[in-house]
Amino acid sequence: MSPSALVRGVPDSFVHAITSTGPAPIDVTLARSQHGDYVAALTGAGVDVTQVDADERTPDCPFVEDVAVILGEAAVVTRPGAVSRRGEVGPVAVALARAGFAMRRMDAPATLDGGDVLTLGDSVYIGLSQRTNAKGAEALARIAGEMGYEAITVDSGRALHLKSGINALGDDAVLIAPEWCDPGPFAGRRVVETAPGEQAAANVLSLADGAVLVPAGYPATRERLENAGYTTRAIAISEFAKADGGLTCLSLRW
Ligand code: CIR
Repeated sequence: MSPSALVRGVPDSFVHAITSTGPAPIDVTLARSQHGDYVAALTGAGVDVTQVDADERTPDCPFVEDVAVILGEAAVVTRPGAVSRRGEVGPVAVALARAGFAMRRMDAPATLDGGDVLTLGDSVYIGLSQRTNAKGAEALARIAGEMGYEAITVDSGRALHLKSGINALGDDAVLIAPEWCDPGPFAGRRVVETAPGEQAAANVLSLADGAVLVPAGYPATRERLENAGYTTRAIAISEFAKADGGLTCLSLRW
């Protein structure tokens, strides 16, 4: 089976996406162009990409990673922590069901954003955060257990989501921003650290062809990855970063 991904278009309303970084106006035209480059990078790496249409009623809908978690043959539709994002789940669930996944869900009071879930081989790390509560973590851990994964609940750290500060480099290595994320739970794995001051570089995306997509603008971290033996490709995502989003947030992958 060829690697696949699901992405979602950028609505005009993306200018109203949730942001913690203050008044940095989003250029939607540039965001769409950056999104197109991102999709091209995926398809160029042999990924079969499905795009769900944008929905003007849900400004954050391009951040599709938060609304579902793929665990083998199952797709768990989340209950996002931000109320304004709950309407994003329906069309993504329809697309995942169409792709053949066994659909699972979680119910109130559970909340969970997929950005808080890091899968490394058969381990699923679930970060407790302002978006993911204990009930959400429990609900996902239960399903993960049924699917043969070991679930490990951790603290998401100082950024929005667990994966703001740590991401997979293949199945057994991670890139971690020590300023944002406690490396303790990941001891025993190969760890590359982001360069000082470049913590936002931690949201990298490992592709099936072995390359690692890195956000543009973090040359010292990119050099660290290259020195550690990874082939990297930089992608500009400035407009998504203004809304606290990164590379992994923009797709669901399987
Ligand atoms: C939010 O605050 O929910 C969006 N503006 C950003 C979501 C980023 N998603 C992610 O890190 N997985």
